[in-house]
Amino acid sequence: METGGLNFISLLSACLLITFSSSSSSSSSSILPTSPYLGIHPGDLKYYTESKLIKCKDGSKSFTLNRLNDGFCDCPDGTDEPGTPACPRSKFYCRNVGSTPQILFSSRINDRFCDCCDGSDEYDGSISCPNTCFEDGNVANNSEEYYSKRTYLSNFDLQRKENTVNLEDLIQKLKDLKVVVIIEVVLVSVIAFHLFRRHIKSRRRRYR
Ligand SMILES: [Ca+2]
Ligand SMILES: [Ca+2]
Repeated sequence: METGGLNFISLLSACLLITFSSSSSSSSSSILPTSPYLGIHPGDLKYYTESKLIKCKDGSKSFTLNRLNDGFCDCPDGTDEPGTPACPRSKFYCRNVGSTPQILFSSRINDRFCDCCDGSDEYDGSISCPNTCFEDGNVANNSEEYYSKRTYLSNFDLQRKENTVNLEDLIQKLKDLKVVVIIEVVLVSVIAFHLFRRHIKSRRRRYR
């Protein structure tokens, strides 16, 4: 009877253990990131590595490194799950080397849509996200080069127009100056002629 009771207790314990294990695994993310530091902003790495006990950023509690990106939400603000969708409030950082970094809501992680150009937000193997960051970066650089060339050409064109305007202005000024000089010469000639005539007349009167 005692042996039967012990067997029953052992069986019950085993059932409880299996139930607990299965419920635990169902709440965990099936595929975890290969690096515990996935999704962390490079400027935040020191925060996660300088101490064995890491504080949730909202100050509510602390967690150890093995709780970082383990698929269970320990911090209400998602500090411990930057690389999994376990905490609704966590944010995922895509490095996107060669292009522009991005920050995503955790719901975008493994949602079968390639959000980051480096494909880092889709790591559970459901879909394939090839890294297109360098192509995107080149497109961006080419655009910058194109716009800088356009700006240079526009500035060159503007400078040329300004020079043309300045030259036309100078020519007009010279023309105006020429007209003024001609008028002055004519006036001086008329006055000189008038004075000369008066001089001749006065001489004739003197000789009469
Ligand atoms: Ca965790
Ligand atoms: Ca995604």
